[in-house]
Amino acid sequence: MGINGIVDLRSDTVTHPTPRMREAMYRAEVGDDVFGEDPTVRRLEEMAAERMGKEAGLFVVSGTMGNLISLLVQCGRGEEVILGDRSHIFLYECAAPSALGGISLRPVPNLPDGTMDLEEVEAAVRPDNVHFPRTRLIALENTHNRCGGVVLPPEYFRRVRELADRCGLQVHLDGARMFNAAIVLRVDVREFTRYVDSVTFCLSKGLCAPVGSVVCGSEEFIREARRARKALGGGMRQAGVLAAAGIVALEEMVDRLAEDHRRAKMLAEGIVEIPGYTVDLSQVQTNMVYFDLSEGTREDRLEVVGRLRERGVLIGAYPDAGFRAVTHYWIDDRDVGRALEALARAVISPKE
Ligand code: TLP
Repeated sequence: MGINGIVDLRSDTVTHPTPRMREAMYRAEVGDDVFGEDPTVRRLEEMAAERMGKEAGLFVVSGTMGNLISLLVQCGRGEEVILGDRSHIFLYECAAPSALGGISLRPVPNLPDGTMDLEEVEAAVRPDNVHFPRTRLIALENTHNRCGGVVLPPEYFRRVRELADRCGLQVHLDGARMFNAAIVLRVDVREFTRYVDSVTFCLSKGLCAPVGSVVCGSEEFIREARRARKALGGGMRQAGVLAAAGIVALEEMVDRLAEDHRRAKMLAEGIVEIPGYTVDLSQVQTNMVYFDLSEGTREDRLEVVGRLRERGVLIGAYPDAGFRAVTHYWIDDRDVGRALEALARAVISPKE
């Protein structure tokens, strides 16, 4: 299948909308959403809140915006959020909470399973002292992208909630791919969200919508989040054309994520067989395969990426994390085969 003949494994963000989404977008009823008059956006927000077990939802442009708004609403200037040192918010969101909200980001090491040691989290909570910022929030991520797309269990969320309650903190979840986590564990997403005050999940990744994420929380939180979204320039007008794709994403695209997980395993198991690469199979739990060149391989990563590109296969390469290949709706079994063949040909032979 691929997208325009290309096997694009760089991310699940590259997914085009499905034919059903394009149809729904074409037919969407719209209105001015800043006036609260877009019926399709309202429907998506209600559906999302219901799925998350929260009072209300807010449709936002991106996962980055959803996380930023959640932090801005829950932390004031000079206040602090504790988060993983490999979290997306810490690594890849332009330090926006600090730059735009005066919020201090306090990283605690992520362990390979995506968790943070809760003793370290507790030690990072600031005592009441005139020198310190005030700790307000703990931010979690599930699935955990930079830890390999791994799944954190509800039990960990329960323990974080307990700690947060003891210390008077709130909890935010960057749930960009939280449906992937729920599918793997065969639990309802509410098994995670019941322990957090706010959650952002993305429609535009494995769920294939072209644009958008939804932030969910209490009515009061969402009222403030709506103001923050407006302040950031994220008040959209006839956004129903986008929300319509989001509704299809929630209705039709969640259960099939299991297929992406199966194909990621198939890809990883194939890579293990090719001399020249290493992959830790225990970290391949959802739709991501992080892997690398074995020691002694002649090629460097950029050469490999270039050779794959010549064969119509795209993957990501990171200076500190090797390669990443992500499966999604537009990748079928044949595409996985094509990627494996290209990978085998991209590495000539180990150094003598
Ligand atoms: N992640 C992207 C890149 O930014 C790395 C990707 O290709 O995986 N939280 C998590 C866990 C994410 O992985 C991402 C996107 C976001 C938030 C941000 O979502 P967007 O791109 O919608 O702002």
